[in-house]
Amino acid sequence: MEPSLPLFIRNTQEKFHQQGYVILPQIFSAHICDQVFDHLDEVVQSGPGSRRLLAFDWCQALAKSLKSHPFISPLLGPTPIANQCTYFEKSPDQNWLVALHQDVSIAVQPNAAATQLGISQKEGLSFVQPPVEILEQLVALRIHLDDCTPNNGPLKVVPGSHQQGRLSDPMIAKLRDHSGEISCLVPKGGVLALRPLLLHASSKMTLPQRRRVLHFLCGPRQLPNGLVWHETI
Ligand SMILES: O=C(O)CCC(=O)C(=O)O
Repeated sequence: MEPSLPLFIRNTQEKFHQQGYVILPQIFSAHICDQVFDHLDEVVQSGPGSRRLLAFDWCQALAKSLKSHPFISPLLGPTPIANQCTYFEKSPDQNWLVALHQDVSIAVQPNAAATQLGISQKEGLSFVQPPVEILEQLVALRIHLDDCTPNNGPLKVVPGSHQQGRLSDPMIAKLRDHSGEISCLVPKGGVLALRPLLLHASSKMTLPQRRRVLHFLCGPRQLPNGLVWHETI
């Protein structure tokens, strides 16, 4: 860790390393979030999420702001890229939950190396499950476009669970019982950074609100073993 970094940044890096997540409030203004809503209105939505938002200039601009932010860039590797942005919306009309899991897929170009790993298609993207050494280098950055409260289905995480590699179902249950789940409450404009291997879940909302999130996946520019990112911003 670089000694010249201010104490806050070093503490943030340390917490991210130990716990696998960190909440950074006040990264984007309410005005920027409202501008994003205008853009999202133009994006045709089907179901709770859309995985292809990095195709839009406004989304690429957000990715660049994230990568260069002084609090966020120290959490990313030396040559970070954003590979994908997914929009998640919970609302009274789309009130959903997900069980505890790790994110183990990345969007890549469907070349020979990807075919060897086994490709699955979603929304026209090719996904593979890469080796754990790659997954350990990834960072998810979630921009919260609404205040995320205990009542609107916050992400729940099992602190430290990212350090155990890919987990079997019995290990997931054991780690949850041992470490418990923390609800990640993030104010509008804040960013939740997490390791995709961190166990995470989310419940249905209990009040009729909206919880809208842009979820960026970042990683190192170069992938090993012939794998090539679908997109690099
Ligand atoms: O946004 C949520 O509540 C769930 C997101 C999730 O499960 C994921 O990104 O894998």
